Amino acid sequence: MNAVLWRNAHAISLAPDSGWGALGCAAVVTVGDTIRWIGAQAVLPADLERDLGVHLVNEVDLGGALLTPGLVDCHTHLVYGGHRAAEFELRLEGVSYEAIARSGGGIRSTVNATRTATDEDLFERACKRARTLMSQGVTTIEIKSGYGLSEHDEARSLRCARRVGQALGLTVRTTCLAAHAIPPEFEGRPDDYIEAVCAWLPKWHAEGLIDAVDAFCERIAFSPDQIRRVFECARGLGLPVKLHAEQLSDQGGAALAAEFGALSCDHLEWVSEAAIAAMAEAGSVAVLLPAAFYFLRETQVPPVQALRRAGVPIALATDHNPGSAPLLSPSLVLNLACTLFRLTPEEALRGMTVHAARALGLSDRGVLAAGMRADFAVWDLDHPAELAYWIGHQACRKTILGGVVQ
Ligand code: DI6
Ligand code: FE
Repeated sequence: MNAVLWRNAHAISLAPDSGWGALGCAAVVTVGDTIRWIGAQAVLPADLERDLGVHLVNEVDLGGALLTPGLVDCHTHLVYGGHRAAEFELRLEGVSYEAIARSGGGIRSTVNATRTATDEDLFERACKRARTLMSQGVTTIEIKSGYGLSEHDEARSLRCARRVGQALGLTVRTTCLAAHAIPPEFEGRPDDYIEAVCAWLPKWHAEGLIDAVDAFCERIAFSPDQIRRVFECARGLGLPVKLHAEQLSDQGGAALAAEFGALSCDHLEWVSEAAIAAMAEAGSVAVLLPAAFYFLRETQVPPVQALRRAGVPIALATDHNPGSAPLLSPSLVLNLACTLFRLTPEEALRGMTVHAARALGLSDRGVLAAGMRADFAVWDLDHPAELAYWIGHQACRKTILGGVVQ
């Protein structure tokens, strides 16, 4: 088996219960896309080839650089047309996000721009965004649909997301967010739209387009009763669910999602103690999205202390989308999570690695350990807390996907 030896790393393993899991002068042996061995260089088996049963074909000296698990961006809306800069201007004049949505702007305006974009245009733009994330250490991303809102355009968005993963070689998990907003054809008929989504889901699933099902539970979107029908349909297909819950108000979405054993509940600014207990019981991850909080100038901070007390794992993501989080900077998200939500830098990094992987149902990544995927980020930094400290620093030297330097 052909192996690569990565030497002279300041590895941040994030092994459970070990703080950063820092290994000052570490070595990693990878075979194909998997970590075979990791530990202090001093205890590297003397006869590596014989002891590990591998054939060494390459050696990379990392020169003491910081080595972390590849970042996992577990909540993005990367596939869409157009932009919403005019809406940003309106909001700065005092018009609220909800008021813009109610007057037919917001998500709906991106739906128009997405429907009129060509497949190639959608693909090129999504690829460019994904490449930008990769250049900053991201090795796994989730991509949601949700700006098509028709049978044709949702399928097109999901196919586009799959194609991004194939083209760039990074792991893309697709999430169907057809229940994101009520499309114009269904104006005033949200229940009919939910029924249509439930009829489309099996077709998309049969085409292998969906890894999870999401919905937007909010006054300006769908009620828990409507989302329950979508979740029942997902359950019938054997698909896991996740939910945009309690972003702008407490609608009881997180408790509903927990009832369905959701992989994650996302946003959660307004989540109740009872719902947190239900999430803990169900093993759902709390995905916090500080960039959306910041960009919408929200003031209700998610209850981080209560999540910690309940033992709910906290993940972080960019939430990249044109309306509430037009950013492509994972390190800024780490910084915002610390400055705005008071996470520690270590919690923030775990939030974009191991806990984010769990929010996608992936248990083979997010920590550096034998048997895990060889997805790494190499940083020109001395201390891991710097990951959440610098702003706009471009500290990522290389991204390694499945053992291959990008
Ligand atoms: N919450 C979000 O943060 C995105 N979707 C959602 O349900 C934003 C969607 C948008 O404004 O385009
Ligand atoms: Fe979102």
